[in-house]
Amino acid sequence: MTQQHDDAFLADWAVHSRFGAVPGTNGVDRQAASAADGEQRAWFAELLESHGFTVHRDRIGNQFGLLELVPGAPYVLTGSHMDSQPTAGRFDGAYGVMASAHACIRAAEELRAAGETPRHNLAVVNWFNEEGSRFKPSMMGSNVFTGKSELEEALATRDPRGVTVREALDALGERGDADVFAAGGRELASYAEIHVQQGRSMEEEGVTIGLVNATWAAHKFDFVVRGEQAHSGSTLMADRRDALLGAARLVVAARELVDEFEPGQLHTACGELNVYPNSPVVVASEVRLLLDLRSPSAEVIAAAHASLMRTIERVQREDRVEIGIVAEHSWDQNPYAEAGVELAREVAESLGLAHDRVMTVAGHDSTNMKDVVPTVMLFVPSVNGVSHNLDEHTRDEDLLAGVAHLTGVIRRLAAG
Ligand code: HGY
Ligand code: MN
Ligand code: MN
Ligand code: MN
Repeated sequence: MTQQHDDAFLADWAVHSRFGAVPGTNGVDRQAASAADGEQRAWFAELLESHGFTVHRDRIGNQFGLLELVPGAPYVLTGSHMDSQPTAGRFDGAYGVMASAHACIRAAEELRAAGETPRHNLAVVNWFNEEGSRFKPSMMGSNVFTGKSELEEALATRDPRGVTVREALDALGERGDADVFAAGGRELASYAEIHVQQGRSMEEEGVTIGLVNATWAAHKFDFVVRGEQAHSGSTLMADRRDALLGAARLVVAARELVDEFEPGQLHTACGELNVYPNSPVVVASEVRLLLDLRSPSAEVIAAAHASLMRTIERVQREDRVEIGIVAEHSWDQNPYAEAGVELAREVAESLGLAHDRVMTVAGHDSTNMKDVVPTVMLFVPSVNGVSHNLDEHTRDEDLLAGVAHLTGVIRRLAAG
């Protein structure tokens, strides 16, 4: 039966990898509520329905497949996200959603074959807009689901062209009109998520299953730097208020911040920067940029935050620009419940899969879910740790080991 299941997963996985595929590469572009996102959602709904799930979408576009095994019982929910960064890998998020669907299908078949009646039902989720590329911030669907963000505020979020989340979801017919759990009258018992590591330690150490036991802290600042538009040639240097110079100094300062701490204690980057008017012979009057700080230590992230604020004061004074914080999105450094780590360890032992505890540096929807229900977070290795990159890759044998392991975890959670 395992070979049949593995073949079935790889067949569905090959089909799914074609949605939003970037020609001539291994990667994809299927940002939240894009046409490609709409196509993959429609295909996924049909796949779920063909296996007996009923498909729902909630008011922020989270897509759910419900497999009712015990009428009225709470649900074990498993899933991740299918949306991607603009040019990125086909594994980030999507693997977890596809693995979750197949793990639920297998777990239900095994329970039936064993004549076992579980205590819980099973459900799969494809969270809306985990990446936060087109619509900020990231993890939008699970932020709303767990009450960390307000629904109306999320629906009113605009992309760079001014399109709102509400309009984009409605254009695809992907905005539901009710909650699926909680106010939807269904109870959640637990949550499980499997994801590619997006780091290289597991591959280097020969670990197949990562038992995620804690998350790094993250603090993302959406800054605006305002100066004064001027002729880049004739304007005297002393008269300039150059917003792009101020922004550039912030980008460099974020990198220099890393060297104020022990190696491996702080990661920083600026991945998004927009200049206005962005014209050849013009001193920029406004720049928007997003700085991303990550640390395994709450103290380091707090110290880095304070140091960055001091740099902002200095740049404002020296470059005579105003620097404002448009938005912030952060989560603390904290653990995943030890009970979930132990359950996942036991399943890995029983399957003979190399496993180890690992912290996650990237945020996931489980970062939110672990604060509301008992949560199990799992990793499979990333080749060379590459992610948010067209060449992101995980080997088939690791994909399949992850599905088998998640099936075991779901059976344990369903037994209650
Ligand atoms: O922000 C993160 O770490 C995730 O990729 N959304
Ligand atoms: Mn089967
Ligand atoms: Mn992800
Ligand atoms: Mn990602």
